[in-house]
Amino acid sequence: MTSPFPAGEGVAARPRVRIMGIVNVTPDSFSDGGRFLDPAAAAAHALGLVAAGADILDVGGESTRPGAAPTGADEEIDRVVPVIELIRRESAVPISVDTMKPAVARAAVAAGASMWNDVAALRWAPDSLATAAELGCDVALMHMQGEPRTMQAAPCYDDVVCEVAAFLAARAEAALAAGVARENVWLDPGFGFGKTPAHNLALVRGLPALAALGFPVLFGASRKSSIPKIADDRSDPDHRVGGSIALALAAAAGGAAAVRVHDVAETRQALAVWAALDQAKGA
Ligand code: HH2
Repeated sequence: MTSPFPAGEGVAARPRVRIMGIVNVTPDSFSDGGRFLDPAAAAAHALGLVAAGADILDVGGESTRPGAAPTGADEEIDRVVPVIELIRRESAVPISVDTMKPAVARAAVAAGASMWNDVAALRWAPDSLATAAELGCDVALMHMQGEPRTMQAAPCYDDVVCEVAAFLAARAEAALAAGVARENVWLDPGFGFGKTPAHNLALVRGLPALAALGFPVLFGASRKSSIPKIADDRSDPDHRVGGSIALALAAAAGGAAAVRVHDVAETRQALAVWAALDQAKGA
């Protein structure tokens, strides 16, 4: 299966940082929960993100926000598959499915998705690794300490960058050993998943060490609750675009290959200006 993120394109020496637009088809996502439960509304939102510059859409049917209750596989499939089918009718944009469940990934790929974005890094089910290999799609392996219900209770690391890097290297090895193709593997440090704001900041600064593992890095900090804590404000998720963009640019500078964001138009503009500045450096 071809990658949604062909390398080697873009200004200057760096490949262009790809933008993954978030499409949450959930009642309870921390930022846009309940807004796009209707498949037509979700698909219209998704196509709007493509028009705004998204290179890939990440469609999710289960919230993984801290404290979120789990969703059953059938319900998740009922949420994401109609949306993927509607998007597919209108656009050839690459689609990723944000799920921990092999059955959901399987249904999403059958409906037209070409990437499995797994916040559990293929650890949720005994057949996750084998399913990823069999589907032959791209796979994003994300770090999370604990599980969504409890992960923010007491995040604890001796050296967060080393520990996340070691975890991701081990999960990449497990995926390869199960038969996932090397060129299909993506890694994600899991900003906000079992981490304090200080851990998150350390990981942003440590992105070059993660990129050095040799796989493209996906990074998602968009509108997350660390932003008002770091900025010392009380902004709600809809008013965190400034902090989200600051983190997306820092991730780009640290070698991220793609950023997962809600605010696609604003992020695209910021990344384009940042890339032009990068190019002007050598002029
Ligand atoms: N963050 C969220 C969900 N999926 N996947 C990857 N690879 N990286 C992330 O950082 C990431 C992710 C959480 O954000 P969101 O989907 O907006 O919220 P919710 O989980 O409440 O639906």
